Order: sequence, then structure tokens, then C-alpha cells
Amino acid sequence: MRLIFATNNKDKLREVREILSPLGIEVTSQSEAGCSFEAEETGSTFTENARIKARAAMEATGLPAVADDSGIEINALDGGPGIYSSRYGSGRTYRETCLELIDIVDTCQDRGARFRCAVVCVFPDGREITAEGVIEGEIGHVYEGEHGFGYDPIFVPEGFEHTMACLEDDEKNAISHRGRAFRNFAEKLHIFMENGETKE
Ligand code: ITT
Repeated sequence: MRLIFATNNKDKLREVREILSPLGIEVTSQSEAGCSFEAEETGSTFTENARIKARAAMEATGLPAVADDSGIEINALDGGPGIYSSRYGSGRTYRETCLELIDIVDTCQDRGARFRCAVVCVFPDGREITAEGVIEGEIGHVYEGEHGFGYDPIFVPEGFEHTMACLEDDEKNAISHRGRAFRNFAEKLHIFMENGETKE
């Protein structure tokens, strides 16, 4: 089975390929499908933004398309940057933004945070499948690790001593918000393919 993956983020593309390929689902990125655009993320939730991206790619290609909208929610920022994670601190490097976030969280009692990922797959006939994954954790005291991307070097998953950026891709995918969301999506997609129904 092959789907268009509506993303311009190469790190997400790599992770999603590794998560879905063993489950019999291959993805073609929108740029590989000949579409170079960035849909405007005007939604107010992760799911709404994932739907906007997936619809844009489905309409451009005429093929089933899936998208993920994801981000980090930090208690010290009242759940921010959340859906604004990719735009937060724009103009600066992720390292600079991460170091600033450590400083902000250091002044607060609560280091709690979570990564959230919403997945929406849309089909040309209008049907859709949605799924979500979350991983709880906290903002670490130091910036560490060289794997992953974005906020991984400051996010320590619950039950771990080091950040997500200290994990290899397969270890991250086994526990991550994205791994959880896309495995849940894959289960629903297989039911959909067998029964022709979206079991929400
Ligand atoms: P597309 O919209 O093209 O898919 P994007 O990077 O803009 O790419 P999002 O709008 O979903 O994607 O924003 C997600 C941001 O949240 C991402 O750029 C990171 O800053 C952060 N993020 C999401 N998942 C992450 C992960 O697994 N590790 C670290 N940071 C992550």
C-alpha cells in the first residue's frame, strides 16, 4: 500500500518511513510526487492542521494522502508552543531556542512536557482516518544528544534519564508520539482496507 505523505520535513519523512514500512505501508513525500507547496496551517488544533496538509496534498495529486501535525507542549508555557512549535523561536537555531526553553523551565517548579502528534489521512472520496499519539516527559536540565531533530535534545521521556536525542531512530520510534500515532493509524488503515470503513 502506498500513500502520499504531506510533509516538507525530512526528519519526519525518515521516521514515518521507518515506522510504516514494516507494517506494509510505503509513503511517497509530496515533493517526490511533484508537489512543492506548503499548505497554510490555519487550524487551532493539531488534528485540524494535519487535515489541512493532507487535503492539500490529496487535492494536488488525486491520491490518498496522510499528514502529521505535531509539537511539544510545555507546562511552564501553559502548554505552548504546542501547534506553534515549528514557528516558535523562528529566526534562531533550534539549539538557541532549546537553550532558552531550559532557562525558562529552570525558573519554574514544573518541568513537565509532552510531545503530541495528530495524524489525518484523507481519501479522494472524502473519507478520512485520524489517529493521535502522545509521549509524556520533562524538559531536561541540559541540552544533549545528536539524534532526532527539533526539541529532542531537551525532552527526557518519562522513565528515561537522557533526552530523546540520545536515542537511535528505532528506539525513538518505539516510544515516540509519532510512533504511537502512526502505528494506531496503520491499524485503522488495515481495518479500512478490509472493511471499507473508517472505524473511528
Ligand atoms: P510539515 O508541516 O511540512 O510536516 P513541520 O516541521 O512544519 O513540517 P509541524 O507543523 O507539524 O511540522 O511542526 C512540528 C514541529 O514540532 C517540528 O518542526 C518540531 O519543532 C516539533 N516536533 C514535532 N515532532 C518532533 C519530534 O519528534 N522531535 C522533536 N521536535 C518535534
